[in-house]
Amino acid sequence: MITIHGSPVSPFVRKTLVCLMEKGIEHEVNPVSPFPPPASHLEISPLGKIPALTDGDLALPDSSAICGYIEKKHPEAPMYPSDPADFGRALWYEDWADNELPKATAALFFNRVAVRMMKREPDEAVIQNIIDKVQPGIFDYLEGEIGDKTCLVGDAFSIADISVTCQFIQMMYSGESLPSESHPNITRFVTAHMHRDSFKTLINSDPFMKLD
Ligand SMILES: N[C@@H](CCC(=O)N[C@@H](CS)C(=O)NCC(=O)O)C(=O)O
Repeated sequence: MITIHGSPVSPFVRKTLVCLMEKGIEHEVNPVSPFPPPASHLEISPLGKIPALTDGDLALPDSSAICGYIEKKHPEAPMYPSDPADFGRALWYEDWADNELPKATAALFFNRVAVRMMKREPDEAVIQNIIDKVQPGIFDYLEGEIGDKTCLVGDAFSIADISVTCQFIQMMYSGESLPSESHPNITRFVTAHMHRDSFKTLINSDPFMKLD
């Protein structure tokens, strides 16, 4: 059976769980915290990060590697486009959502919520800088890419939509609302995807917000 090691509160763990749930694949979660990771976790995740996957003899770190593996092993209900250009675009959005978007979204969760778990007080200047200086450029790019679409690539829900939505959920877990005034396309896009059964089930299992 596939095991995902990591707390479901992590946006990267959420990404792998949504892939599994969308495909209807049986799995279990081993709720490991990376702060600090237990020694056993370093054996399956050399950087000590979450998520990691184990499946029989296979151990695999990194949400992108894990989602790619899941897709190859279980191609039904595809999460990656088959058209080469669309596939490339989906990988780009996944990479951007994992590495650039968190500076404007998950960074608020880290600086407001996670720091308290580490027994530190939030630094309001850092938080305000994210909102005033970091968010606008990143959100403006995404707003233009979404336009009037529901899915970022082609007409089908894909890893691109999963990756982006995971990061905005993390921002909302910090108490921040979606930018409905300044970025209505992002707001419509995230609201639609976070109400899918997969996302909704995960969100309602976490302690930060509830969806009907
Ligand atoms: N590129 C990795 C990023 C994973 C990641 O940064 N996870 C965070 C938790 S949200 C973590 O484990 N942080 C611990 C650390 O950086 O030491 C992925 O996609 O899985």
